[in-house]
Amino acid sequence: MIKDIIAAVASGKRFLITAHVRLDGDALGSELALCRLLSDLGKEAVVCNQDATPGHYRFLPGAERIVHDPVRPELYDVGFVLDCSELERVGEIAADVARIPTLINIDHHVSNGGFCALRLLDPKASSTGELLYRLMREMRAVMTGDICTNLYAAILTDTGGFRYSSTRQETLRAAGDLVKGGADPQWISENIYESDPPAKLQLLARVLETLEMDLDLGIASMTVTEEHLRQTGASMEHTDGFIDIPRTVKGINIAMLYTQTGAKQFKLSLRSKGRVNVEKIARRFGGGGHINAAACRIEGDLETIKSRVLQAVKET
Ligand SMILES: [Mn+2]
Repeated sequence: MIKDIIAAVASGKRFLITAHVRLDGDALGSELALCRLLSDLGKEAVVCNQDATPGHYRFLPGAERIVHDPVRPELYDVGFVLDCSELERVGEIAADVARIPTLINIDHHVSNGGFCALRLLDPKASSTGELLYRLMREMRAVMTGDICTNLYAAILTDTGGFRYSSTRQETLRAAGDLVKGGADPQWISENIYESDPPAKLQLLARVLETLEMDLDLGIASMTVTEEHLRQTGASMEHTDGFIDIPRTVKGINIAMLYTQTGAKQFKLSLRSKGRVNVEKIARRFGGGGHINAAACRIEGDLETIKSRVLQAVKET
């Protein structure tokens, strides 16, 4: 399969690269690394996303060239769909992306059923960034400093700073190689994790007041409401990383973050430690993800949702 992808890259001239809505470091770092590689190979390559790039990822090399225009499929030979288990995850542009003659999916979600013929899928990989590193090594590609910076950022963020169980020997070896190639761990971490606007910390202060812990069940949850965002002037992207806070407590094996997305609509993000599988819980509500990190959307009032989720946790 990897050979077929390399062949498609060699014969293609015009490439579109996209990833899922609600962009994260893995999606963006992977897109930008791949775009840079294709440009270095003399190809035309465009990164197109539905959503705007969150502020703390705008330092990534090439981020300023990302477009958010409608996709004209006739302009491309090959479309790369990164970090998505389903094509629909790219958002409103999905139908047009589907009309690009050759699609290639590179992804590490457990729930990926394989929506196109050409794909590089490995649920054991820490990140799509790690898979692209593998692909580029296989291609014997020259990985410039900009490529290394983007791939390092992708792996760093999807492993929660090399802490999740998805961090394997290969992951750290890839990260080590990327540092050798020019990625600066301190500079990248500072830009991603230590460049927040004051509103983010003010939002966190409110959200921490919603913390609920059940030490018997080993679960903890927090809630971000629209009201919190209004009060602090923060935006949705500033909730990034909040989910990692409840799991810092000893004995808490499942961390949950409810984020209000509408009057009676919530997104539930789940993180777990060790072998505790939260993908199963998310799947019961029509979501998906990985064993230690998953998400779903649930409608209803918050208290009802919470008791339904609690029931699901007890049953899985
Ligand atoms: Mn990912």
